[in-house]
Amino acid sequence: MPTHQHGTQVEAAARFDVCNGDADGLCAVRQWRLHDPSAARLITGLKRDIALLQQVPCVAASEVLVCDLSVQRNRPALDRLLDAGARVRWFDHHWSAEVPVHDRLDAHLDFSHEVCTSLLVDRYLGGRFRAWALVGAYGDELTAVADRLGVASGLGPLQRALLRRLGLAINYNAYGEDVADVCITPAALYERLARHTSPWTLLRDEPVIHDIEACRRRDFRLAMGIQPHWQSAQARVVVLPSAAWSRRVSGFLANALAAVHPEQAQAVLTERPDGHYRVSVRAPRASPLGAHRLCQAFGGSGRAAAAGIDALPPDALGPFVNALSQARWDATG
Ligand SMILES: [Mn+2]
Repeated sequence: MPTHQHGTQVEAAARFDVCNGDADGLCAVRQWRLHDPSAARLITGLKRDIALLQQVPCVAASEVLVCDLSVQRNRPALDRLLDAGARVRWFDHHWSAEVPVHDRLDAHLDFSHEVCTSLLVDRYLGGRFRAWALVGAYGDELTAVADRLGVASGLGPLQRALLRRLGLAINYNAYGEDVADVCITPAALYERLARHTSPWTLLRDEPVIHDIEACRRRDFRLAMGIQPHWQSAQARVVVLPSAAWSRRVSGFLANALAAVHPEQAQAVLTERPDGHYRVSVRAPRASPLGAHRLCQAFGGSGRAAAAGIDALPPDALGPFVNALSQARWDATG
């Protein structure tokens, strides 16, 4: 309730919702705010904005909900908020080495590959807003898990396909270097989501979802029009120009090429404004190991099946292609 103090309006109980701007993050918060419709200020961003908690002002915050953000990457901000007296509720599935224990921290973390944040909130709320949870799970590519849960909730193939479509569209909208690159800011997209108690009316009534899909189709067409920079039977390198559409589509393109060419590794490079390249690597689906090792050799990181490099210098492009051409994808370690 707002109170007055020395003539200034001070929020007595300022609530903040902080989440990843992808489908999993937004649908986790959506479920929570259907369960507890208290007014809260939303702080979100693009998929690459993973240190969002520092944007919460310590002096103002009394209750903070955090969804789909790594504890590890937000630890200093978390400690500051707890020290300042805030209560923090945290749902997440990103691996974290250490989880703090504090009587004002209510953490629901599960690092298993079969969950995402929307499913953790769904579990906590006893499946009350299941359709939203499935949108988040499909967005995080947990297709098999979401299908099983959808079937168990009595959803037919058509309904599951609609929720998947929604999840993938919301997710696509979170990719870009900054908010100027995306169709609609994730914060504005959340406002559209929040007009609806279920995803069914959202799909029916909000043209923004169709706008995002049209944008993805255009981006994909542009990307497919670019000849590979280099390719062999084992690997392909595509270099995209420095453009908003490239920054949106690079990950989607890498996944699409990997699905169509299961024997071939994919490297999608996007030229950055500073002349370096942002790199997405997908191991061949037929032997999905080793992407992280290749990327680590060039200062990158990631998982065995999918990894990346933030900034590959232009003079490292040749050595990178060379390393890719010689990479062994079936080896472990
Ligand atoms: Mn997630």
